[in-house]
Amino acid sequence: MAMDLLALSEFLQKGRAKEVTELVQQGLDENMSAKVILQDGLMHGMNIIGEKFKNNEVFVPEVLIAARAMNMGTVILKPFLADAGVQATGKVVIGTVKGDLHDIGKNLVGMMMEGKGLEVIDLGTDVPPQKYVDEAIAQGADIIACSALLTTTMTQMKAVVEALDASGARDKIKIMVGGAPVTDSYCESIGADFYTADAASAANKAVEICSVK
Ligand code: B1M
Repeated sequence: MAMDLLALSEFLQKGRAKEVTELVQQGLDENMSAKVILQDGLMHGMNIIGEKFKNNEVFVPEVLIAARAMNMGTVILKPFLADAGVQATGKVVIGTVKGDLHDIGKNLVGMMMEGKGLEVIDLGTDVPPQKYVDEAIAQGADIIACSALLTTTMTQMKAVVEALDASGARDKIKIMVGGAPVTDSYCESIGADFYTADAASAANKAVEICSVK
């Protein structure tokens, strides 16, 4: 029987990591597209959890185990999310901004960028503004990529722009921003370079930036 995407979504919502990883693997074994498994299985489940979280039907511990299962599922998908298209060269320093612990979107963005051939240095979550800048300069990165999921932490992106301005390396490094509360107009208002709405667009944009350097 073909892998059941609804069952995958439901196991994800329950944080059942073992079943999630098994179903993801089963889907891949059956030649199901990695993008379909991600969108219609894993992200479908995470969106439902998000709604329930907002409505106080589930709480932080349940969301945490669902997030762990999601991260385990996406790690299996990683090699299959790689695009057969353009292979770029370039370096990206990525992280979730200070005060913010959400890492699933950031991990996906990083994976998709790696899938395009870019070197990705992942600073993790809760990254202070100066750390992005220091690492990017030390590593000779082309791009600083900032993810934020909270309206209260997205303001840290402005501090990253200011820290890069102050470093003197602003003309060498582009700043990309994204995450659910971030918008194009917010990106513009803080003086960041590029906003993209999802991981695939972020990877495409990063390739574009690196190919014109
Ligand atoms: Co949090 N949380 N959370 N949470 N959490 C949200 C974000 C929230 C919307 C839930 C809700 O109320 N509906 C809400 C934010 C409200 C707001 O600010 N407007 C919220 C809140 C309030 C909180 C806490 C404050 C709750 C509390 O403690 N009372 C707390 C804050 C902790 C902190 O960070 N300091 C908190 C904690 C947590 C957990 C730790 C339990 C867990 C995170 C675990 C983890 O990440 N390892 C968690 C989760 C999982 C969520 C939800 C349910 C799911 C987020 C997610 O991973 N989505 C979320 C509700 C929701 O989003 N519906 C919620 C899947 C992921 C693939 O999507 O990250 O948006 P996303 O990434 C997308 C795009 O945004 C984009 O690409 C991805 C898709 O391709 N993208 C980029 C992301 N980064 C990008 C960067 C780019 C470009 C695109 O360029 C650089």
